[in-house]
Amino acid sequence: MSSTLQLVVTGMTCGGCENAVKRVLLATPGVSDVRASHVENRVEVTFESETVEPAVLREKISSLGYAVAP
Ligand SMILES: [Cu+2]
Repeated sequence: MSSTLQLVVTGMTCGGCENAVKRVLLATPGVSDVRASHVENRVEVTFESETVEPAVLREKISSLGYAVAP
């Protein structure tokens, strides 16, 4: 089933950061859409809940050096 995850992510400072987040998440199996805004400190991920867990998506973002709010 398709689910949406809304995350508060701090540390993104420009469009390049947004693109880095998008690239990594879109390369993750099960992820179909990503929106990222460094202005709003927000990342929204559309994903298949059978394929990938939210914890994995969070870890992908934090592995890039950005902080994901709990
Ligand atoms: Cu940046």
